[in-house]
Amino acid sequence: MKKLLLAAGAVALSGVLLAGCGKSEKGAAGDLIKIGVAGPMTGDQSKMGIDFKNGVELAVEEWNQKGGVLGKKIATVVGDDQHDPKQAVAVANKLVNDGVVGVIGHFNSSCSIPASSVYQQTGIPMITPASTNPQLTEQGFQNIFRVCGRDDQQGRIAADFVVNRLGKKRIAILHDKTTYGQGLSEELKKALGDSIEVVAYEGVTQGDKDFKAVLSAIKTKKPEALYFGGVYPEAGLMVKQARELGIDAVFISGDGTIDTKFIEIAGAAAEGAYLTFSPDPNGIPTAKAFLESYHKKYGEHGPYSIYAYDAANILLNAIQKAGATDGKKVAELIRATPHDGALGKVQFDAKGDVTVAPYVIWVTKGGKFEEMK
Ligand code: ABU
Repeated sequence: MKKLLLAAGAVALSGVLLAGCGKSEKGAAGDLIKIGVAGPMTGDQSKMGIDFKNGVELAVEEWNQKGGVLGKKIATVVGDDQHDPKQAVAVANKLVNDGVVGVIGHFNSSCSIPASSVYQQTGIPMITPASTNPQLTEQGFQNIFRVCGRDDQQGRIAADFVVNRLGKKRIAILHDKTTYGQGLSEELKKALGDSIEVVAYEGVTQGDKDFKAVLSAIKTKKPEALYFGGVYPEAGLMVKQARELGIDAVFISGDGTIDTKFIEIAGAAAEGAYLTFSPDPNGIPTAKAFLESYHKKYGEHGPYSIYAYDAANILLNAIQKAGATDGKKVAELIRATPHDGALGKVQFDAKGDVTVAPYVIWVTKGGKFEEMK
């Protein structure tokens, strides 16, 4: 495989079929069907972007081994948005100009939402494996889908767990002020209603490394639960510093935290942390072949690797069924067709959300994530 990093630095082209094509990808466009994969490929959230890329490239490799789609080989075009909304729009425009016929991405809701306008205007289907902010599919865009659940669903599960399973009476809620982190925290707060006392509700800055000032203030409020709406780089530091300050409240977070990087960053402080996410693919019979192939090729899968793989297959199956790459036709088929993927059955509703989003609770035990039964 050959990779070509473009001068802009933010977008890379890759794909088995671009090997040897070097500078002439555009010239080769007639012989290839290109699909985009977009997310944070570099920087502190790059683990998620690379998981996406691996999942999509595995799907593409399998299709190419069977001859490709519409009689053409498939190439992936990778866009690095660095989890920056402005960069995400630049990446979206770049992918469109490169001639992709669909995009798997982005990771961050703060990137997927502005990028979705570019894809919608240009009629290109976008399927995000992981962006959970409800707003994405509330825009009335016909080309935009997500294979994950939404934060209104995820927030309700977290609220039920804290109140009804843990029986907590006092919670402090922190978030990273992003579309995802703040949005999820607001959904949690809404779902909690007056069933628990919210002793603190504050935003921190994504990228900061020291949360001790806000945590010290929270300690005086004696919370029994500490919730963080955000992604693993800050979540890992947050729980580590909370424990260093002697805060013993149970730590709870969402799907942006459930990555081995969280445990790496937090160390022993990760132990006992509760996270909302979808069920473990190791317990899903249809995921077996994907897991075997992925592990053989890339090592351990990340939380959203399988979502990226299924999203790529959904896009390619719709192109195959449409007999064309026309975005409108392909999007209609994505919406109308029940999909049998590694995750099992996936069906979209009129908004582009999945009809079933089974959030469950995970716990960190012995340095590993474990789905709670
Ligand atoms: N849903 C996990 C983090 C990605 C996002 O929605 O921003």
